[in-house]
Amino acid sequence: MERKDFLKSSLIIGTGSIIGSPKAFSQNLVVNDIDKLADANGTFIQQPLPYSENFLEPYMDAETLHLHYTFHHGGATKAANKDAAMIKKALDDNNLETVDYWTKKLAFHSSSHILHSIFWTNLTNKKTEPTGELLKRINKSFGSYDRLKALIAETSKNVDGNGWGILAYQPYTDSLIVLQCENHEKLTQWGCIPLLVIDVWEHSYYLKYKNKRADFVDAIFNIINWDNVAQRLNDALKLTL
Ligand code: MN3
Repeated sequence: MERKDFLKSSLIIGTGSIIGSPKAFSQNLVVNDIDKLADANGTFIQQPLPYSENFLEPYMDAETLHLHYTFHHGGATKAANKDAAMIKKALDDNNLETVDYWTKKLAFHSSSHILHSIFWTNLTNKKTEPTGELLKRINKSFGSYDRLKALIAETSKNVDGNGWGILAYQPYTDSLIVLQCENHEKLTQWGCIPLLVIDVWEHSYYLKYKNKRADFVDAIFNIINWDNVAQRLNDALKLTL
């Protein structure tokens, strides 16, 4: 091989590996299809975890993760299918007496399914920090990464009852926003695209952190996968018209 050709192919390999690294971070979205929440028939499906149950130790213990993924998220996914089936049955029977009940149930369970699916991919076992477009937009919307951390930590700690702290992209205003979500379906903004969600339901931390939600919220910053958040932002921006 000529030196020129060798350099050219080295450059291509080099470029390939640079392009390849962000793809590795988006693996959970693309390869594992964890954001595919329903099959071709519209049946809700729970994707496998993108890592082993002890992957997030010591910040999130394997036993809590097992119970959380299997019974809380898994249970919500199964329940969402039942809710949808009951709505379909009511429509088939032309008897809509029960649809109010099942629609509320479906909103609750499908929201749980969506947020948990995002939550698992939002976490990793190494400390990362926002960079690039994500950091630029954090700075624009909140002033700095530290100010965003302070805001999402404080608002997550003070979610009434069960719920989530959420960093989202709001396409209507082309900005990043922080939300407090009670349970799964309240206090949302229609049309927003969640980028980072923090599960502050007790089952997310009770075995290790007992009643200390604040300690859990502080600790979770050690395992947030900001590369995944950045990938989500990139994907969300592509959806913007
Ligand atoms: Mn949960």
